[in-house]
Amino acid sequence: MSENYQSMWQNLGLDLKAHDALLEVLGKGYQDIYLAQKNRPEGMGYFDFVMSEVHGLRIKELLDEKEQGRKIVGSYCVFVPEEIVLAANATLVGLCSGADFAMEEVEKLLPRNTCALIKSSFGFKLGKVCPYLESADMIVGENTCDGKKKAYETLNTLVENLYVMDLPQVKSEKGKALLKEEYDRFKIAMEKLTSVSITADSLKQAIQTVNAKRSAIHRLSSLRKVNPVPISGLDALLANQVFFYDNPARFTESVNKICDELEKRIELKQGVVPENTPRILLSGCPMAVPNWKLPWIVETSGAVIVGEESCVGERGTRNLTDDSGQTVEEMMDAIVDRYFKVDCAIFTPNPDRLDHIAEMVETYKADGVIHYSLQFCQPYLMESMPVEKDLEGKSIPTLRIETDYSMEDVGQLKTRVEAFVEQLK
Ligand code: BJ8
Repeated sequence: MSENYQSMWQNLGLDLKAHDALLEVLGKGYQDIYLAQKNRPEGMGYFDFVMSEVHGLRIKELLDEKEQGRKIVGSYCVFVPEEIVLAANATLVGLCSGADFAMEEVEKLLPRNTCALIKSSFGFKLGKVCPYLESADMIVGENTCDGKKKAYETLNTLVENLYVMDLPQVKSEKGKALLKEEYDRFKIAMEKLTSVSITADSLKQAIQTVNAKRSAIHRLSSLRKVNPVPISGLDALLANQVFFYDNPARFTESVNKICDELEKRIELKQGVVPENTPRILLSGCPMAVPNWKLPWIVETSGAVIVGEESCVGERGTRNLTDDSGQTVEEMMDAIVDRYFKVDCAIFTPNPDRLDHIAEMVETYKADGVIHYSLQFCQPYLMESMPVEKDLEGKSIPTLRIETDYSMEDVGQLKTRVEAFVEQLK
């Protein structure tokens, strides 16, 4: 890190010793997984810098924003609309939940058989190691899976600023009306938090900012259709992860810059791996920083990842919001339309997701799909079976993986992934 941030972390109430230990593990993991890759685009230097300053410079920026009166909102789910947050002159950050921390303490509050993502969000709070969580003026939870919605009841006793958003579970008119009602309620809560009234102008501008960010990611994704693919799945995943906490305008510019570079690589037929390397589509639970285990295994087993059907990936970013509305009401409707298409496995039934996976296989010319579920994640584990059946019916090879954040199963996973990649060859 370029500066010493100890006093900043101390003021945020972090446990400095535990936090140092976390940064050390994170730094080592990044070195071994990311920096060990060969032939990376130069533009990834920006993301390497972002990661090296993930608890440093970015937090300082957020604290500077706070000093100027801007509020920080933390979220755990892609259903929290960044457009509304930005329009109220606040900043949205994702609260990463991609590593085990303080598990003994966590298991005093949550059952052991809770998914790693939920446990991780508690571990970062109980272990006092997340400066994003501690900087947030509002933390937004959402009623999605049973695990999350019950866990927020307990999280509410650990933080003072939790706001829980209700979400539909069925894609019906009633479901859509609930989403609209909840986004209207969230808009009022944001206006109250920031003392800023959302106007047609501020909402339009916010929609355009978020659309630009998503469009940059769409551009990056479309460059991964090419064979040989110009960027690794690990690097593309990193861009999708940084999407959740970087400054939106700077993020958009940095992704577009990488895309310029990748277009040149494509012209020169310069792949990050040799032509005809087996191409994998990852599908399933979101992978928050620093959950890089499975992509790392895949890409060190002779395959390359060409797409992520995930909330840290295309499920989260695929649709833009119509910005043509002239009134706040019209644009709020457009926001509801956009988010209502997110095909999370909490919806029942959820046929759109199956269609989207098959569509992604075709678009990105994937040779096979690895379906990734976190252990104890009922929605995605349950859905992995119809997904596999559907893909098999279309003669698309599929491997179902169920894992957590520990490194204990790396050897076993690698054996299974290698066998799958052999089969694809
Ligand atoms: S929109 S995927 S970000 S809820 S892994 S906590 S589902 S038991 S994360 Fe998600 Fe929003 Fe849906 Fe996306 Fe529960 Fe499963 Fe754990 Fe999960």
